[in-house]
Amino acid sequence: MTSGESHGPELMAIVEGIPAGLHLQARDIDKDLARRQLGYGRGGRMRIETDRANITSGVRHGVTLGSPIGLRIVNSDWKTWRRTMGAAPVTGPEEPPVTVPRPGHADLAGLLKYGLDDIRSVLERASARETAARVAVGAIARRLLGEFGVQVFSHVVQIGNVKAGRRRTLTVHDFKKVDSSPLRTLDAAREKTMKALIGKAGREGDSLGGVFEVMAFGAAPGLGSCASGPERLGGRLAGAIMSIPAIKGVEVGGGFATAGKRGSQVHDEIFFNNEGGFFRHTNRAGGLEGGMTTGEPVVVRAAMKPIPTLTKPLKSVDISSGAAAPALKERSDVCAVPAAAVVGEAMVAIVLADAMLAKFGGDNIEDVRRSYESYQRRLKESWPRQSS
Ligand code: EPS
Repeated sequence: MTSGESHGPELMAIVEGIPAGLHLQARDIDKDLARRQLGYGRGGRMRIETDRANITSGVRHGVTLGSPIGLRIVNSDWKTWRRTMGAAPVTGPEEPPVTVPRPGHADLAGLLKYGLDDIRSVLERASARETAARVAVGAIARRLLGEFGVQVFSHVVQIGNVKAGRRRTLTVHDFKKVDSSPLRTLDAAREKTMKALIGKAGREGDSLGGVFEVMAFGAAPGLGSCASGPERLGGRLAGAIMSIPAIKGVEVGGGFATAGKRGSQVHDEIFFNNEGGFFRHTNRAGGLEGGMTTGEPVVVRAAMKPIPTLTKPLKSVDISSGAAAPALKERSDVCAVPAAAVVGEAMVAIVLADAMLAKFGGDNIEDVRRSYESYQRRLKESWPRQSS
């Protein structure tokens, strides 16, 4: 669970279910918080904030206790918003309300749902600022996954209508330098065109979306389950990715393109040898079959719509008069796809950590390790199976 408004004093998160005995320090989290702040196309706010995690509970001397982990991330911008966003009733002149909703933002639907008369009371929580808290939680999940050799990466594969070139199958090594690219893309040549596109959209008062891909390497086969809908990992990953603000589509592996192909072109043929067990030469399934991991990398792509705050605003209506009015204009990012990709990593890490604990869970990380290792032994020793 997270809480916090964009211009309130801080974001908070409480993480339940992490076993005792996991090494965890604020610096493990701060690394990812800093990565989320990167990316060409961000607005002025990212120059104000330097996100850092303050661990307030559940960890002692750098080791988890098995109790809920509390996290706080201070909003540096709060100092200029104390009056507008304070919890206490205002004294003196009323704060002027925001009355013109932005098409595409939570403004209007939230206003109707909560019965409010100031759009600020909706937009502050709907702001993508909240994703900083998710990245902090994701970093804890990543720490847990790291104990079992699972690594989660991301890269930007499209900005606006400019697509990164298709590459051979990616490995962990391909992601070593991705954070030093201003758009977190692996296609240095197309990056120039992408940057130019963002620059142009910004100058014209517009915004841009794009597509990012998250890859998780090293997950054991059998995470998730085919036994019931809610346990299927595809649904849980898609739900987690779709819960990131501005995400409008999710694909696993070949995704939508598989619908137009024949089965023989889509499914990953199965091979076996005594050293490595079962394996595939392809991974069109994106590491999931039947709602479970196959042991191949998990590959999830997400489509992010363009940010709804435009400096050349769209048509809207003033809720106080019902008259036509240009939508709210606020300081904003032009494009935040590189940051959203880091949030995507966090969501995938959270879902995979959850699935790991569902399968191998225990109160101490060593209980989890024993269960994981015994499963790995079973996988190794059980096949090929002789029929009796
Ligand atoms: C956002 C608007 C901008 C973004 C913000 C999301 O903030 P501000 O209104 O303060 O300029 O920078 O994202 C973040 C603060 C962040 O940490 O990612 C919005 O309206 O959703």
